[in-house]
Amino acid sequence: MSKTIIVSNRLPVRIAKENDEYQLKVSEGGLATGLGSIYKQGDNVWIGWAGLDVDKGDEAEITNKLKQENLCPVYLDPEEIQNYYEGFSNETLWPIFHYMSTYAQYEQVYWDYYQSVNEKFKKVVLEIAEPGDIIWIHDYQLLLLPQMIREALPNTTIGFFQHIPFPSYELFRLIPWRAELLNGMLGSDLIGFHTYDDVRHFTSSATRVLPIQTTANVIHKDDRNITIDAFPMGIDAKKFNDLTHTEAVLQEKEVYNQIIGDTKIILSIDRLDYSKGIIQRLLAFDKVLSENPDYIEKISMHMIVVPSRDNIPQYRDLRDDIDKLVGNINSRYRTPSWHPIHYFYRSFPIETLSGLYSRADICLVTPMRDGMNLVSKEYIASKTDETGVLILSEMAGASKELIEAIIVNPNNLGEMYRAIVQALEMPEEEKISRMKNLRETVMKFDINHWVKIFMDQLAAVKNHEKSRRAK
Ligand code: GDG
Repeated sequence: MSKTIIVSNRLPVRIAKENDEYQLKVSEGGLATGLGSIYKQGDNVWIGWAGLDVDKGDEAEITNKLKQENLCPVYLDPEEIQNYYEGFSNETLWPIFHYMSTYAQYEQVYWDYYQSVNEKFKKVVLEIAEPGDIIWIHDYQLLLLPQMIREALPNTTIGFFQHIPFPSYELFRLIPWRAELLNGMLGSDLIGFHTYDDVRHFTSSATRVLPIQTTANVIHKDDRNITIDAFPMGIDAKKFNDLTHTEAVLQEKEVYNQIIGDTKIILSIDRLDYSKGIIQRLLAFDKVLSENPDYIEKISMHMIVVPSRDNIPQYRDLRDDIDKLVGNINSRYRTPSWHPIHYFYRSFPIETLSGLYSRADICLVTPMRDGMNLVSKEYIASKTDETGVLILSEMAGASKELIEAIIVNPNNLGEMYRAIVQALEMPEEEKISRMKNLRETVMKFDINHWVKIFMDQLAAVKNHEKSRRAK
C-alpha cells in the first residue's frame, strides 16, 4: 500500500516543556486542518522541524510523542535555524519573492546551510518513503527538496505547493542561485501556486534560466513532464462560520459592545511583516480622520500585529515605525473617552479573533504582496449576518477570487482613503449583496476543496506520465 507524506518547514504542532515533560499542542491553523484528513490516516505522515531547539538527550522522547500523532521531526540546531531559516529563507527568498529586493541578502553561508538543511529533510524523508509513495512538499524553505528526492526515488509522485508569490523574472533573476532553485522545484510532478500570475512568472523564469521546453502549462525536462498550475487556497470556512455562534465568541462580542458601543470598527490583523502594508494602512486611516472630523469618536481601528521574525533588523525597524505612527495618530486625535487605534502587538486565541471578525464593520487587508491572504477569507466566513465590508489589496492572491471586495492599490493613499470612506458610507443593501457573493465563494472553495483538487490533479498528472512512458 502506498502512503502519503507531507513535508513542510514546521510541523503543525507546538511543543513546549511543562513540568519537565514535553507537551504537544496540535495547531488549529487552516493548513493543518485541511491536511489532517490526509496525514492522520494509516501510515501517512507529516515531516517537519519540531520548532524548538532540543537537547540531544530529549530527542527520543519527542520523536515518540510525535509518532503517535503521525508526525515525524527534523531536528535543526541554532546555526541551521539562523542560516537556513532566518537567513536564506527569510532574508533572501522572502524579500525577493515579495518584490522587496533591496532587503535581500545574498550570503554564501546562508546558501550553504539552505542546501545542507534541504539534504537533512531529504534524509528524513528517505527513511520513511518507499517507491510508489506520494510526497507533498510545502513552501519556499524547501525548494531544493523535490529534485533531491527525485534522484533517490525516480518514480515517486512528488507535488510541491508554494504559499508565497512567485515573482516576475526580473526579480527572480537577481538571486545568485536561481538555476539551482528552479532545478530543485522541477524535481516535482506538479507545482502549485495560489494564482495564474505566479504560474506565469514561474514558467517564464524557468524557460529563461534553464534549457527546457514548455507546452501550455507543462514543462518538459530530462524526459519528464512537470505540470504547473494555480490552486487558490481556501480556509476552514465552516469552522469560522460556526465559531461565531459559540458561547465563548458571543461573550467576546458582548464585551466589545459594552466597551465600544456602536463605534464602527475597522479591523486589521497580520503577522508583523513589511509585505503586509501595515504602515500604508495607518496612513490611510490618519487621512480619514484628518479630512473627516465628523468620524472622530464614531470609528476606531482595531489592529492586531502578531510578533514574527523579530531577530531580523527590518522587522524590528518596522515594529518601531508602527509603534511611532500609532502613538502619533492616537495622540493627535484621541479624546478622553475614545481611542482612534486599539493596537495589540501579540497573538490572541481564535475565539477573540472570531469575535472581532464578526463584530468588525470593515476589514482592511492591504498587503504590498501576499501569496493569498487568509485573513480576508476568515473575515468573510465569520460574517454570518452578511454585513461588513472587505477592503482588499489587488496585490493579494485573494483579490483574484474575492472580486466583490473593494479592491485597492496599497501604494495609492488617496484610493485607500476613498475606499475606507466608501465602506463607511456604503448602503446596507449593497453591503449585504457584496457579502453574500463573497460568502458563497469562501464557503464553497474551502480548505478541503483545495486539498482535494491538488491531490486529484497530482494523481492525474502521474497517471498520464505513467501511460506516456508505457507507450
Ligand atoms: C502565508 C502567505 C498565504 C493572525 N493573528 C492571529 C492568528 N492569525 C492567523 C490568521 C491567519 C494566519 O494567521 C495568517 O495567514 P495569512 O494568509 O494572512 O498570512 P501568512 O502567515 O503570511 O501566510 C499567505 C498563507 O501562507 C497560506 O498559503 O495566504 O499569503 O504569506 O490564519 O487567522 N491566529 C491566532 N491568533 C492571532 O492573534 N490564533
